[in-house]
Amino acid sequence: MPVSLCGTWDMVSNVNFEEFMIALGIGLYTRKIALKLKLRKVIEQVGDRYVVKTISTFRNYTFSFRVNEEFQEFTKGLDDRHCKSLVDWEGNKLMCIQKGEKKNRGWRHWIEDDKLHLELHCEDQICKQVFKRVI
Ligand code: VL7
Repeated sequence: MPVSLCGTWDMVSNVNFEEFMIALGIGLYTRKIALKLKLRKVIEQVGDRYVVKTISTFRNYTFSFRVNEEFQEFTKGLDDRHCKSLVDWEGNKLMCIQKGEKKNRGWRHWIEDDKLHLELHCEDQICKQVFKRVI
């Protein structure tokens, strides 16, 4: 059983976020606002259902899934696209494939050195975010 990702986490670093947003087709004005945000991640698990909230002063994004069960995702307030998404464990990493208009889209979450790591990828761009636990 992999280590739990559950909890409240605050962003401490965000590498290549702008290029990742460009790959998603996010406009300049929104990118400039988004780049300044310190994102908070709240991950909860109820039974076999996860709820992941990404919270900021600008926009919030919440979605929910069961591991290894494909679902329709609408990335409302992000790039506003529909994806067929599938989340599964890959060793100690929780990984998601987001099938849709954008090639090679998805993310991976894992714990390393008591930090929550997130790698977001789209086309040829990888954004790397690290979060520390909020007590
Ligand atoms: C979500 C989204 C940027 C548009 C608003 C600024 C960001 C945040 O999806 C994400 O994480 C996964 C795994 O935890 C859960 O889906 C990351 C942040 C990056 C791309 C798009 C900029 C608009 C607001 C809610």
